[in-house]
Amino acid sequence: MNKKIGIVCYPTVGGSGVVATELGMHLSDHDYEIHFISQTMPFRLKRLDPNIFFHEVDVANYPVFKHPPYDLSLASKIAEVIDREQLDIIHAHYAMPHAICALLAKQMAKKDVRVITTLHGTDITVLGIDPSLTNLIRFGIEESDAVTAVSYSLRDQTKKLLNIQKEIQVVHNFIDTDKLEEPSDTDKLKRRLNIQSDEKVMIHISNFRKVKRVQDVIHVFHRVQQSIKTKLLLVGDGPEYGDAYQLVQNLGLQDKVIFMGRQDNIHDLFAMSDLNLLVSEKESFGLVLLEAMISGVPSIGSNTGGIPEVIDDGETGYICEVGDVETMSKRAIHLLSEESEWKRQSLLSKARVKELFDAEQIIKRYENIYYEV
Ligand code: GMT
Repeated sequence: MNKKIGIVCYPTVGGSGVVATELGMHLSDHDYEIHFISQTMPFRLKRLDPNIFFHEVDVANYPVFKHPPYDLSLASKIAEVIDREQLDIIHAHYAMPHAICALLAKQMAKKDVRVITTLHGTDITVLGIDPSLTNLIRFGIEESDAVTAVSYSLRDQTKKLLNIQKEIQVVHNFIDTDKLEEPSDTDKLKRRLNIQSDEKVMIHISNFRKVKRVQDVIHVFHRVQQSIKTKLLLVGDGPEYGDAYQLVQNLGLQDKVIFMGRQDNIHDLFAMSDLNLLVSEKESFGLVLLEAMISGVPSIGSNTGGIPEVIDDGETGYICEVGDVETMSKRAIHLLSEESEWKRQSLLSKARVKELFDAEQIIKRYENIYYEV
């Protein structure tokens, strides 16, 4: 049996939860023993695997506490699992609060462990600017045995914002590129969604937070559908859902925009799509771009965070400035109307994801880091 790794993550829907869970499942295939320590079962952890264990964190809720002390319960659970299961490594996804909890657990546990922290973005871009948390996040990063960030942009931003001395290695996010299941009957799905065979499909998938700028997606679509027969799939749910819905009504687009809510089978959705939009204000990586690329769907992305590291501008989609819906629309119209150019970019998207973001390649990077520490 190989090393024993504890993975601490936010298990609910979200890129970091997906990455942490997929990492655990791949490591288990490489004969590591994996222990997820979290509040609920990671949502992608569906298969039965004798190398994978899940330890639930119970949060104490006594009347004396105004807020249940989740972080302390988590630290205590991590320490308990380290000693009981004899873990070698804790891999914390997010510095805040997971790395801090892992470091506290390391001090509490009798068995010595190494702490690896992966930065996914939100703890740095949102919490890092809060002066009351800066020192805590810096501590979590500096005291970890190794730190990774999901993009060069996030690494540079973290170093600058928090004045970090420690080396931060960039390990991009990944996707399985060789185990792709055949998509469901795309024509049938389109018929059921009332998408005509001569219509193009644009798609946006996110958690509808303000930073995702879903309204820009709708404004781009509004311009595109004036010259090209197109439908827009809006997939996901979150705080901006209501406003997005209202904007669609105001622009009279209700027959052309399909709100799909949260969906699991992203692969089926991309199989019927021609163009993906991720035009966020902040985005440390943009995992959904990989899901689009593997299905041969080019993306229009904003010039922010890690997005330009994923989309090769003019080759696998286009990079436009945040909020520049005019240019985004022009690029979208170009791609959707020039069939040979779309085909070229579609093929290049599949090739790029296999070359740079393939799971096996990236998992090896993590394994090397585990052995280094
Ligand atoms: O984008 C979100 O709001 C969710 C967040 C998360 O915690 O999953 O995503 C972050 O981590 C992903 C996985 O590394 C990245 O692909 C996303 O770009 C990043 N989100 C932001 O930076 C806003």
